[in-house]
Amino acid sequence: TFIGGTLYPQASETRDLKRLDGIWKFRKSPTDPEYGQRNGWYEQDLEKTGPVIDMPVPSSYNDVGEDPSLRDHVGLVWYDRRFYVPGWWQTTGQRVWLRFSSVQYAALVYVNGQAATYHEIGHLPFEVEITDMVSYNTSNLLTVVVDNTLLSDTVPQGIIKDIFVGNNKIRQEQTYTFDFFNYAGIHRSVFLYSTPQIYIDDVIVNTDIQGLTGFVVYNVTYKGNSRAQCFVQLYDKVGNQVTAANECAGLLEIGNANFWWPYLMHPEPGYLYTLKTSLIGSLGEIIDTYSLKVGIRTVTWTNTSIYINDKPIYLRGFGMHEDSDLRGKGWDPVLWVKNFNLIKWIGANAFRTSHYPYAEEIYQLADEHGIMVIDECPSVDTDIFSDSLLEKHKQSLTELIRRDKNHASVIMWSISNEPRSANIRADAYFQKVAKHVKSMDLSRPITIAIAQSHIADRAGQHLDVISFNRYNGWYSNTGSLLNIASNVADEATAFNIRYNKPIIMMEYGADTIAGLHLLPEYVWSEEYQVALMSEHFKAFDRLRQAGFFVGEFIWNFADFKTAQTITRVGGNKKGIFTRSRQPKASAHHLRERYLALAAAD
Ligand code: GCB
Repeated sequence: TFIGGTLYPQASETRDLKRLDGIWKFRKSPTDPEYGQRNGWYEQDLEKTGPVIDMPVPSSYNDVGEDPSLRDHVGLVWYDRRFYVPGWWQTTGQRVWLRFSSVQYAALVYVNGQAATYHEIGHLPFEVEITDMVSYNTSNLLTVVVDNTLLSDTVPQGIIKDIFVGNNKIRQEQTYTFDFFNYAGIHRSVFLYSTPQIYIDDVIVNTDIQGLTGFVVYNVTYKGNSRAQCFVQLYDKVGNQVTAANECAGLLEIGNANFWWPYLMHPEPGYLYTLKTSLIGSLGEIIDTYSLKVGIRTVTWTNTSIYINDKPIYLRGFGMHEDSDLRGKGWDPVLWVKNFNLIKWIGANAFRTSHYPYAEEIYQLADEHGIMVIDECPSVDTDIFSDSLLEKHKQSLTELIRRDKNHASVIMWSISNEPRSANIRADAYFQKVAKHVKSMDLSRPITIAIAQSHIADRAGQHLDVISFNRYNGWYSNTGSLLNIASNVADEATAFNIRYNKPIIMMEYGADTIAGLHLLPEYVWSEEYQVALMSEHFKAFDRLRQAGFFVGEFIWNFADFKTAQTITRVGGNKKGIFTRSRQPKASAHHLRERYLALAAAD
C-alpha cells in the first residue's frame, strides 16, 4: 500500500511550489472501464481523442454541468492538463513531486503517458516523485483517471446495480446508505513541487506541559542517499527565536510558554509557535528546510472528563460537511473562511469532520482559531466487517493520522460513524481498528458516533469516549416534543452506566426549511427546530450536573446535498445555516446557548 504526501507542501529557500489548479479538460468514460486505456486516452491530450468539457479543479464534477448523466455518473472519468517544469529545477538537481490533496474515490495518474501512481480512498492526500518522467523547460501532460465506484470493501461502502432495458445493460447505478451525496472528482488542490535530493520527509511533534513550561518533543526524518545533520529552531508568534537544537530528534523546553487554548477559553486562543527544521550538509550549508506550526497543549481524559492543559472542557459544536452549491466537495477558501467566522460568531468551540477527513487547510484554520476538531475517518455506516474492509479501514486511519498528527486542534479520532455495531463481528473488528489507532497515536482519545442502542452496541468497550447519535422528536416520536429531554438524559446515562466512559451527544436535530413558519410548532418549520433544540438543552443541562457528559454536537452546521430520496427536500435540511450559510432561527437560538456556556467555562 502506498503512503505519501504526509507533509503539507510549502515553498521555502530550498523548495519551490506550484498549484495545478484551474480549468482542466474532462471526459466521462463509457461503461466499459477499459475503453479509455485501450484507446490510448492517456498518451495524448484528451481533446485529441474525443470531445471534452471544461472541468474546474478543485471541484466535484457532478454539479457543474446541466446534464443528469454527469451528476449521476458511475465509473471512470478522465481529466487532463499540461504543466510546465522550470529548467532550474533540473540544473539545481531538484526532485520533482506531484501531490494530490484528495481525489474521490480512486485515482490513476499518468505523466507524459506513463503510469505514475494509483491511490484509493478519498479525502486523503497522496504524492509521487516524477523526476524521471518530466521534461524541463517545456510542457508535460498530466492525465488523471478517477473512479467513484463504491463497493462492499471500499471506505465508505456502497453497492453497484446494473440497470437493464430489456436484455441490454445500459448503465450502472450506485447506491449507498450514508446520507450525503457521493460527490467525486479532484476535490482539492494539486501541487507540483520540488525538493532537494536529500529532503525532509516527515516531522512529528508532541507537546507536554509542566507548570508554566512547555515541551516540544520532535522527530525530523529525511530521505536521500547521504547523511545530514539537523538544525531546529522554535519561533514565537511574532517571529522571535525561543530555542534551538542540533539533533534530528529531541526535546525543546520553553520556559513561560504560551499554550494553545480553545476559542473563548483564553484571551489569546490558538497560540502557535513555528518549528523551523533544517537539514545541514557537511560544509554547514542548508540542504532543506520545512516549517511547521506547533501549538503546545495537552489532551488527557478519564472515565468522566476530557481535559485540555489540565482544564476540563465541554465541547460545543456541530457535525459538518464539506459541501456547497456548485462545487460540491471541492475545496473552497471562501466557504471555509465564512464557516470559521460563523463558528466563532455562534460561540462554538468544536466540530466533527463528519464523515471523512476534511481539507488540510481547514485544520490549519482550526489550529489558528482554537477550534477543537474530532477528526473522523471516511468509514461511515460500516457494515459486513470483512477482512478486506478491515484492512482498508485501517489504511484510511494510517493515512489520516500520518496527515493530521501534528495539529493542536485535533483532540480526538473518530474511527467510524454509525457502524452496524450490533453485528457480532463488530466486536473483534473494532478491537482491531482501535488497536491499530493506538499503535500510531496514544496521545488522543478515540470515539465512534454510535447509532445502536446502549444494549445492542458491541464497539463501545474499545473506545475512550462514547458518542451517540439520536433523533428524538424526528425519526422517533416525529412531531412530539414531550419525551425528548428525558429520553436523551436516560440514554446518555445508560451508555455511561454500561461503559463507564465520558459521553457526548454527537448528533441530534430536525430538518427545517428556512422560512417555513408554523405555530404551534410543526415538523420542518423553523419553530419546530428551535423547540426541539430547547428540549435537548434541558437534557444537556441535567447531564452536565451528572459529571460524565462532555459535549453536544448539533446535526448539522449547514444544509447539504444527499442522494435523491423522498425524505430529503433538495438534500438534508438539518442545518442551522442554509447551504448558502444564512442563519435559520435555530442559529440565533444556538448562539445564545453556546455563548452562555462559554461565559460559564
Ligand atoms: C445520521 C447520520 C448523518 C445523517 C443524519 C440524518 O445519523 O450520521 O449522516 O445525515 O443522521 O439527518 O439523518
